[in-house]
Amino acid sequence: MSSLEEQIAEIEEEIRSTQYNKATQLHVGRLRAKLAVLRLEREKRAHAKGGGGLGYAVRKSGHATVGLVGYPSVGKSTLLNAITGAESEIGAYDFTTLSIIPGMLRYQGASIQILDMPGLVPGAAKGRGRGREVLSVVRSVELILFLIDKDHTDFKGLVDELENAGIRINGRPPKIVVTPADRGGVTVSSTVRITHLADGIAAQIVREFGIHNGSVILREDATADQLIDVLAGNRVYVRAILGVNKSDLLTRPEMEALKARLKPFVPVFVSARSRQGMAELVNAVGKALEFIRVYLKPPGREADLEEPIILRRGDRVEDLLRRLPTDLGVQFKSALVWGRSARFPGQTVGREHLLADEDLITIVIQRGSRPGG
Ligand SMILES: Nc1nc2c(ncn2[C@@H]2O[C@H](COP(=O)(O)OP(=O)(O)O)[C@@H](O)[C@H]2O)c(=O)[nH]1
Ligand SMILES: [Mg+2]
Repeated sequence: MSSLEEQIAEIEEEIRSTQYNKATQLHVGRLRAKLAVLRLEREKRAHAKGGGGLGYAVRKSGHATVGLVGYPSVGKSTLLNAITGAESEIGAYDFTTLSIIPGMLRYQGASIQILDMPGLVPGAAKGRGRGREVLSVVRSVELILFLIDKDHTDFKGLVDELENAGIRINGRPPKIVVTPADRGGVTVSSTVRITHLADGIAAQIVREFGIHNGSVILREDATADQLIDVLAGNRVYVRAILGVNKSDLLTRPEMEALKARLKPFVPVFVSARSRQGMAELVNAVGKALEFIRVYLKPPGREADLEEPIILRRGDRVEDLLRRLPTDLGVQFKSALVWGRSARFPGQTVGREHLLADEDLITIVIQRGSRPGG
């Protein structure tokens, strides 16, 4: 029996060498599922050996955390120093950043933590170059800032490295529900027309994961990879933007050629050394994080418009409560909302209510409890 690593390599090779078409769809789908199962096993073993995490637990702070991801020597540390005033070690050789250095960036009242990490090398997902530790930190950030330069332009390789570690860039969880059962075989149903997972492919993939009974509901025309993501279960979906550093070394035509090749990403060209493009990059980071500002309105009084509470798009009343003194969260009864998220001014809502930028909010606490804060 060949080793786990060899089995993985064999399947990777077979997938690479198999032309993907209608006739091979089923076969390739099964191979991908097998590969995912083997990679999960590899993760499990690495975990059991204790290889990972230790010393890499980064205390997150600020309103959001951004991870700088790139090959060694593209200028990640120089960039961190240029935009935050952190002191990250800079060297003209690879692997200079052996630990993760945080810096803090201010953007329209929000504090953004930026993490400078060791450069990713090919094979990082397998644990090369402390890759596993770096990738585990990347999983926890709110935004990835990819950085490449003139000599390290293999952006796809970088993205693949994250993909192999279960990190999905600029995606969202697939609309697929898999429910294992005790008997009855595997049934697949869908609410839309299915093109990628038709002809029993979905059921085959589910079986590769050891599920022989249960239901699969496809609420979108999902691909084999998406179904595998749902079955593997340890995927994270992270937003990302891309910067091209050392653009002081690039000619106009070189920039245009790079731009064309990097589509659909729209890179921001910067030079961390000469500080060109810094404002534009900071803006791109701030925009991508989608901050919203809400204001507290004490009962019967005007809101304090000087002191916004900074949240992110998609945050709910419960996320706001986490930013307030704990007793307010404990005594919370309901909230009154004025603004874009309210159906009418002063609407009463619960913890689940989705907030919008510029909302005014009054927290109503339970009768008998004393107001906190
Ligand atoms: N020409 C040029 N060199 C840069 C720039 N940014 C960084 N460097 C140089 O690239 C080398 C590697 O930088 P470093 O920040 O240590 O890269 P890291 O390994 O990605 O953290 C150093 O010699 C830097 O001075 C830039 O914008 N232009
Ligand atoms: Mg560095």
